[in-house]
Amino acid sequence: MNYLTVPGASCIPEGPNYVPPANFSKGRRASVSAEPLSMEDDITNDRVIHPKTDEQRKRLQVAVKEILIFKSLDQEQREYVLDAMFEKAVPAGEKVIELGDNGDFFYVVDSGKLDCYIKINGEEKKVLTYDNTGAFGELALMYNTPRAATIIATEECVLWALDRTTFRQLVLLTTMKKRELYEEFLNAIPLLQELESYERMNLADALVTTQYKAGETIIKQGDEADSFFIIEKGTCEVKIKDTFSSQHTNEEVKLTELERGQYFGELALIYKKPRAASVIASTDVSCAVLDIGAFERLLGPCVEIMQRNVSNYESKLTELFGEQLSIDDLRR
Ligand code: 1OR
Repeated sequence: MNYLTVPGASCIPEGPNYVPPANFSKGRRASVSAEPLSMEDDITNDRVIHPKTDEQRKRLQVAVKEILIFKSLDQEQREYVLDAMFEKAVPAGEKVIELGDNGDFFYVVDSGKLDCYIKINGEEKKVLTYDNTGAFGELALMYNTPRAATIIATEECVLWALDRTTFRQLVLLTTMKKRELYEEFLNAIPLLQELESYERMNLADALVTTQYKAGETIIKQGDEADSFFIIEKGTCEVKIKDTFSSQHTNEEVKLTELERGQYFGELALIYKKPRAASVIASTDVSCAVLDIGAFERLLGPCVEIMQRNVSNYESKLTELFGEQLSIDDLRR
């Protein structure tokens, strides 16, 4: 990967693996800033503090709770960031961000609705709505590019704004590292081709790598489900206990083997049912794990493909047991 070096600190990835959002304009790239990117500089000197009442602080804590790019901050970094944020009331109809502008702030939604528009073939198209939650405006600050979208309040809103310098000093490096770490891996997974590159970046923000030892049970048939897994390294066996076929031997039967790039754990989340099978690490395994909330928010466009795959599971069951079986039979 090539890097744009930034005086005084780290570097900004811009190489062939970086897939910017569809309407990113490289030609209009703003000059690379000399702002520091890490806490190495004595940031206490220019620490930004916007005093808040207890009520505001509480509201801010709730608003940032699910903001993925804040999750990798440690306690001290988090305090710096929250101190620097300030409340901004926005009337209905106001453009909070305009496509093509330079980036000044990152925003977290406290309340209200905003629409996000991008330009496709010269036409503005609404791509999503922020409905009393979410955050936007990170791209221009992270990659020193013009704003990639226009964001308009469709009703009166309250936002929390974070200035560019604090964002870059505290949030940039951890977010960038994580997006870079997962980028190539996620781009190569067929299931995720349904997502826009921007959506894959959000997915990277939400993933947590978890290690399992050979022989360890990662998920157990019959258990309640709260996570989705993509294998980064190693292989896993999918096994079911035969309590359901006409012979019901109660023995564990191997259904299939999964390797890097393959996923599991989706069925119970989609159908809100207990785990239909166990998954056991055959070697030492690393998985990128997504919690149920992020799965529902970020993988919506892929659910149909996962559902289509159920018929493959059922054909495999029928082949193994010699009788027509459905996934529901496994949960009896
Ligand atoms: P920004 O600093 O460029 C506009 O300012 C913000 O809109 C941007 O950061 C994101 O936080 C947010 N593509 C680009 N930016 C988006 C998109 C988006 N959605 C939200 N923003 N999409 C890709 C469309 C091809 C929509 C994906 C669902």
